[in-house]
Amino acid sequence: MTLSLVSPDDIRSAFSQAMSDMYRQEVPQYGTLLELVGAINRRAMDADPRLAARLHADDETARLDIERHGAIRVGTAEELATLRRVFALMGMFPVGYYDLSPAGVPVHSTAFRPIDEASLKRNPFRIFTSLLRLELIEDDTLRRQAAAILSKRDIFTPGARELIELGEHQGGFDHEQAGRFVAEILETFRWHRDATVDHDTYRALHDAHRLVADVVCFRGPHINHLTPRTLDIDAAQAAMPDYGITPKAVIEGPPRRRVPILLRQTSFKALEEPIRFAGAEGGTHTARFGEIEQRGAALTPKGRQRYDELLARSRQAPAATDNLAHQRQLGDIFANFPDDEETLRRDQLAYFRYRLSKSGRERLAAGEPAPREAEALISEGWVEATPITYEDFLPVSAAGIFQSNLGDARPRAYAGESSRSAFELALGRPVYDEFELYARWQNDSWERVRQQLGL
Ligand code: OOG
Ligand code: NI
Repeated sequence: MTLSLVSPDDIRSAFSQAMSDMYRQEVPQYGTLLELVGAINRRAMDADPRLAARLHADDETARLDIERHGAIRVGTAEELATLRRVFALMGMFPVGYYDLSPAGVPVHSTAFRPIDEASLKRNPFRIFTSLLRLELIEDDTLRRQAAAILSKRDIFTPGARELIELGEHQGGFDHEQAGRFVAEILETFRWHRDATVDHDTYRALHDAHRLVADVVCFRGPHINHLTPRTLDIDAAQAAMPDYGITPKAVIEGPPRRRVPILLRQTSFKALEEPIRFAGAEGGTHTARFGEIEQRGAALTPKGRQRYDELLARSRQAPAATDNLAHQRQLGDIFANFPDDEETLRRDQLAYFRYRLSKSGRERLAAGEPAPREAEALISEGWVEATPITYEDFLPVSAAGIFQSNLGDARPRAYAGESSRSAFELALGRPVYDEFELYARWQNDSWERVRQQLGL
C-alpha cells in the first residue's frame, strides 16, 4: 500500500490555525487584535486601490488574513534540535541568526519559516525561536540548578516523539497522521498554570533574569504571542486604545514611509497571570503579550547596512516618549534613505521581483521584438518590478519587544561574543542566510522573464 502524503504546507496551515484558536482561547485580547487588524486592513485597501491591486497581483491578499508569527523560548539544545525536526515536517526551516545579548536579553534566536515562494504564498507562518544562554547566568549554583531542572523535563508528548520519527521515516504524513501530529505538537505550546518549581526557586531564577524564570520554571515553551500583519501600523497603534489595549510607547523599526521597508512592530505589555508553584502556593507570572507587524521591502546587504547605521544614529538621540515624536525624529534621520521604488531598485538597496507586464505579454504575442537590456525592458514597460516582501525579523526591534515586557529596569548588555556557531551546533544545522534567499528569488524572477522573451 502506498501512502498518500499531505503537503507540509497543509500541515503548517492547520498548525497555524490550531495555534491561533488556542491562543485566542487563552488570551482573549489576541482576538481583539485580530478584529482591529482586520478592520484596519480593509480600510487601508479601500483607501488605496493601487495597494490593493498590487497585493492582489502578488497573491498577497489571500495570505494576509491568515498571516501571523509566533514566538517561543526554549532551554536546551535537545529542545531546539527537536523543534527543528518538528518544523521541518511543516515546511519551516531556520532562517537567520539573532543575537540579543548585546541588548541585555540572555538568548539567541532564529526564525523557522517557509523558504520557497510558493509555500510562503500558501501560508507564511513563522516562529521566532529563542534559546536561553545559560552560560550568561553568573551565579554558578543557580546556573547548575537551572540546567538540572531543564534536564528533567520533556516538552514533547510521547505521541509527538513517535510521530516525529514516523514522519521522518515516511518523508511526511498521511491525512490522519497529520491531524494527530498537529494535535500532539500543539501540546508543546500550551500555557501551564502550574510551575514546576517552588516559589523560592522561581524567585531566584527571576532575579537572575525574568526570562530565565520564564524558560526554566514551566513544563513547556508556551507560545508567548501571535502577531497578525497589518497594512497600516500607525493606524493600528492609534486605534489600540479604542479597543481597550494600551500599546508600547513607540513602533519599533523604520519610520513610516511611502515605500515601506523591512518590518515595523508594536505590542501591548505582557499580562500578569495567576500561576501555582510546586507546593501549591499561588503567585503570578508575566510572559504573554500581543503584537502587530507591518511588512515592507526586503533590503539588500547594502540597504540593510544603511538601515542599521541610521537606526544606530537614531538611538543616540534621547528617546521620544510618544510615537508621533518618535516617528518625526526617525523620519528626519531617514530623510536621505531613498523612498521611491525606482531609486531603491536602481541603487540596489532593496530586492525586487520581475515579471512580464500585461503590455509586455501583448507585445510579445504580437511578435514585437523586445529590447535586450534590463533597464530598457523596464523603462519601456515590458517588465514590472515589485519589491520583495521582507519575511524575517530585526534584532534591535526584537530586543525592544522583549524589553517592553521586562519591566522598566534598564537593560544591561551581556559581555561576551555572539555565538552563532554554538547556536548552530545546538540546532543541529546551519541557519539559512536570508539575503541568499531573497537574491535567489530576484534572480529566478529575471530568469523567468528572459525565458519568456526568448533572451
Ligand atoms: C520574542 C521577541 C521578538 C519579534 O517579533 O521580533 C519578537 C520573544 O519575546 O520571545 O517577537
Ligand atoms: Ni514577535
